[in-house]
Order: sequence, then C-alpha cells, then structure tokens
Amino acid sequence: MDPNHTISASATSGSDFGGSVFDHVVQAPEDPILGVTVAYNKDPSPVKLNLGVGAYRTEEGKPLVLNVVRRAEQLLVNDRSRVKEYLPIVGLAEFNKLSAKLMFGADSPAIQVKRVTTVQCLSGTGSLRVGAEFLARHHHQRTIYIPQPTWGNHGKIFTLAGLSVKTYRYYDPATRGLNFQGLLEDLSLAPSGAIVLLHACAHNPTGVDPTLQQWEQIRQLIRLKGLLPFFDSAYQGFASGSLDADAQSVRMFVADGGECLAAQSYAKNMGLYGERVGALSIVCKTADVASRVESQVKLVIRPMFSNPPIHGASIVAIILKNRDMYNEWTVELKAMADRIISMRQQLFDALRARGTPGDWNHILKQIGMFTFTGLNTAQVAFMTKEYHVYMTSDGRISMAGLSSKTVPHLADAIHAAVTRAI
Ligand code: PGU
Repeated sequence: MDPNHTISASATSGSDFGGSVFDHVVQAPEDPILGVTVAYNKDPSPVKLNLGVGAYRTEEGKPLVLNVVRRAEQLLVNDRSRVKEYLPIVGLAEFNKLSAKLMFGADSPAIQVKRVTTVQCLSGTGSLRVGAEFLARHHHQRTIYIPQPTWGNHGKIFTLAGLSVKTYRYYDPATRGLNFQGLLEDLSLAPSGAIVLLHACAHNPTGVDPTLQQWEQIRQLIRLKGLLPFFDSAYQGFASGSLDADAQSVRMFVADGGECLAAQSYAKNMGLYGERVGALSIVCKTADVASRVESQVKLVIRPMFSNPPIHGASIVAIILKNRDMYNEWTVELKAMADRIISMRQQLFDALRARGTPGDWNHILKQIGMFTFTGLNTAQVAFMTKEYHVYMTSDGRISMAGLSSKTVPHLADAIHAAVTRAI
C-alpha cells in the first residue's frame, strides 16, 4: 500500500479541506449571569466590583471555603479506605438520606414511611433538570408555571427538558413586593395537574418571599387545583440563617400528605459551588409509588451523566452526620447570612447619607443573597461604564459580593446613576 495515498487525505494536503463544517455556526451571546463575570475579568480597573454572580465573598472580597468543609476534606484525604469507585446511578446513599432529612426535617413522617425518593444530582441545576426530564416523561400535564421574574436559567432548563413554560405574576415593581393577588389569580387559572415552580426561600432575583400565611394560602390553592409543586431550594440557611426556618415552605407541602418535588443545592449554603453537589427529592403518596418513581429517575440519569461525582457528596455526608461538624456548619452559615444582612444595612445607610433620591427600604426588607434594586438597564450600563460596577442588567446586585470597603463605591455609583443618568 502506498503511504502517500493515505497522507493525501489529510487536512494539510489539499485545498478541498479549507472550509469548516461549522462555518454556519454563529457566535452565541454570553450568559446573562455568568457573562457578567466574563466582562468583569476583562476590565483592568483597580476599583472594579463584581456583584453579578451569586457567590459569597468575605469582607476581604475573597471566595470562602468553610472551615468545616476543610475539616471534612482532611478526613477524606486521611481515610485510606476511601476509594474512587463509581457511585450508584442515584449517588451516595448516605448523602441522599441526610439531604432528605435536611430538607424535610429530621423527624419527617414522609421520610419514615419511605414515600420520599432522593437522588444525588449535579447541584441545583442538575437536580432541576433531572426532575424536569422525569416530569416530561411521566407527568400527565407537561406545563410548568414559573414566577415572573425568576432565575434566568429556569425557563431554559424546563423548555429543554420538554416541558411547556408559562409564567405566573410574582413581583410588583410598584410596591417592590409580592404581587400576591396576581399570583393567586394566575395559579387559579392554571390547568389541573400543571407544575408550579416555587422558590423555597430567598427568591432570586427579587429577594421577596411570601409570608407563612401567604404560603399557607398558596398551598391550599395548589392542593385544591391539583397542581404539582416543584421547589427550588438553592438558599436553605441563607435567607434567615436558620436551616429549619428556610425549609418551612417545603415542609408545609409535605405535612399535608400531598406530593411535590424539591431540588436542593449545596453551592451556597456549604460554599461547594464548583463541586456540583445537590439532590432531587420526589415526595410521593406512598412508598410503593416512590420506589417505582426512583426506578424511572434512574433511567433519566444513566444516559445523562451515568452517575454523580463522589467527592462533594462525601464532604456533605461527613458534615451532616457528625453532630459537632453540623453545629460548626450552622455557625459558619449564620455568619455568612449575617454578613449579607449587615451589607444591606450599610448600603441603605450609605444611600441615605448621600441623600440619594428614592425609597431604598427594600434593600433592608428583601431576603437572601440579592437586592433587586429597581435600577433600570440604562442605569446599570452607566454604573458599569463609569464606575466599573458589574451586575445583571435587571438591576440585581449580589449583596454577598459586597464588603464594608466597597459599599461607598457602590453607593456613589447608584447615586450618580439615579441623579445624573437617564
Ligand atoms: N436555583 C436558583 C434559584 C439559583 O439562584 C441558582 C444559582 C441555582 C438554582 C443553581 O445553582 P447550582 O450552582 O446549580 O446549585 N444562581 C446563582 C449562581 C449563578 C448561576 O446563575 O448559576 C445566580 O447568581 O443567580
């Protein structure tokens, strides 16, 4: 065989191979949230401030690895019996059990009677996607209602999973609070069986949560109409500093004996962002249904990512099962939540001190990682251009990215945007 023959078919040898089969592919826009960090990274300004992505920073502006996480990792490294075998399709059994307890309560009757199935997934996003794919295959009503507004990825996740996405009214820009009447009206018009996406706490991006009384009314309506609640719990412990208080909405819906789904993320509350640790729970009517549901969820996961990663889930399991470490975690978590709350006060005071026009009480009232400032797209663009303050174009700022040192700069930028810009 002439070796030159085979060589002549190589890409370097002929002009026939000049064009790319991907020539028609157009440049996609950056992600509305993660793209903010891309733009921030390109900015050489020494005063630049990234308040885009919801990721906790210390007072020094540095990412934080919790002390208790470092301790758990140390234990993992020192334990020679730990191996790197594949996990089962549903992930680490111990992690799943402990995650269900964290979400539904240590003495949850639903867990005791085994009507909950919990599977380890790739953080909150992966849990939402697996839940959505399961629903698209097995739920009789393939419409999901998501709040208006909501985390930007929700619509994409559910659409790509094969669900049809509709919105319900949630936020009232006039009051900067909950549009409770609109919410009730829209959900009461939803077809029976429709899925309803609910933020368990610390609604992203608005920072506006229903009160417990309002949750109770939402629950009654959802049960009356036979809707299926799907909770996104990405901030348990971050809203109030208490893991139990932040799970109350979900627990109400489990206590009534009905069915629901819950996607949990350990990105924020344990600072395990890049480890991609999360869980999907499906609460069913009976143990028998839960077991059949789990068998089908496995068929969703296997061709998607086969089985989840072991390291992050092992960290979480160590912390959740050891009383000492669990307590240490709650203290560190509370400290993060408290620092965010103190940033709210500092920003509010700084705007007051500057006499910035407008009512800024919502900075204090809103809950969780974000303040939905009410600044418009043009004002945000102005702040980025003139002050190097990076945030999402809907006016959301991550309070967790702020520190005592950077509050004055942000307040100057907001003041200028409100008084001088558009
Ligand atoms: N659900 C909500 C409500 C969220 O805010 C986020 C993260 C997730 C789920 C997904 O988090 P996982 O990391 O997959 O567990 N939102 C942040 C982080 C950046 C992003 O958009 O992924 C944010 O800044 O909105």
